[in-house]
Amino acid sequence: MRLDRIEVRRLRLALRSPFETSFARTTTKQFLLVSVSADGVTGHAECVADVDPFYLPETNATVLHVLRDFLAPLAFALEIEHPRDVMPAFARVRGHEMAKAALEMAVWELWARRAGQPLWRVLGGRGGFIESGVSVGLQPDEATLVEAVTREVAAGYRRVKIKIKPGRDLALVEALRARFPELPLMVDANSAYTLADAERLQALDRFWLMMIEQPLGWDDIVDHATLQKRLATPICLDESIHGADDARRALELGACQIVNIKVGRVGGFASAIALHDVCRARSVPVWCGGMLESGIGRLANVHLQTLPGFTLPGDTSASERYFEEDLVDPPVVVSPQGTIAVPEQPGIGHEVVWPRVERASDLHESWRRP
Ligand code: OSB
Ligand code: MG
Repeated sequence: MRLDRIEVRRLRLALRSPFETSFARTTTKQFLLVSVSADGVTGHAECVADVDPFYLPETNATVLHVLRDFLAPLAFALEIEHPRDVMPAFARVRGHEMAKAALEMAVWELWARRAGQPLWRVLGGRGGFIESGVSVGLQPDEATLVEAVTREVAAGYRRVKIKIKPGRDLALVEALRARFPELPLMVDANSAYTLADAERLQALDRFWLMMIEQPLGWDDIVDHATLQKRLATPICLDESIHGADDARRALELGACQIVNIKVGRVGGFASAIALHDVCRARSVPVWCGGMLESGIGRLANVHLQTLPGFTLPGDTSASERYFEEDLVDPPVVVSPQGTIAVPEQPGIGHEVVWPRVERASDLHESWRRP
């Protein structure tokens, strides 16, 4: 198979409520949508980059540049026998995992549609349902947080993650634990601490959290290993893991006990599967992270986490938590039992509503195979 056309659209979708982390406050989701066509079939994937480089270094602008000038030419030149061929073809381009992932994931989606199969089947997963967890942004005070979490627990979510940062950590967790002593609960710091905060992080041990996600530097594994020796709570890495080799090194060092897998952060599905396999071989649990995706990226995450090593609920929750109107029909819904049904239709498995996509787009580029 050879790609005939690659298209990129830039979209803006208002969030129903702002999402605050230690690094940013997001009110509008802005992202690129990549579409690839071959033999009259088109596949789609959402890029997880944002307008700013505050989570990781890539931005929508760097992704567009790297796609247009480097990755699209490599992809057009490739005779694709399987979507696994795409990642190695990009090897000369260093980094830029989000850009690589968007193009590679679109090829997998095209591949699944062409075969008339749901994405999970070509990825090696299973049908049925997945367990849904929720990521609650930083809240102004403890009472508001308890109220927000109460809503999510009532909606059925099986695990709650809250964002923390220095000075907005212990009191929030303490208030939640007082109200929900047995809730599967975890925290995500998005690299807001340093080793100098080790004692403050140790104080979290008494709240019996499932894990603490990325407390230290976005590119660190060495200090995380030092910290993990001082904590009873397992560390989970997000930002500092960009592929299977990073996970192997982090686990060898003892930098974490759990890994968050985001397809966009690791360069695509092939890399996500390899990372999953490295962890599974060592009985290290993984779960699927989220990037406030529209339904297109959200559904890709649903399919990925049907692989057997995803033994913990992830950050994939319902469309209605984020958007008034999602780009897919039906939207992604969570049952009162906290589960999401895995689609059986080809590709991501829900219809993309193109008039909504066009309304949200302010840029469209289309490149043809030379
Ligand atoms: O660290 O997991 C993160 C959102 C944007 C950037 C980074 C992260 C997040 C989330 C939200 O935690 C997960 C979601 O609900 O999609
Ligand atoms: Mg995270």
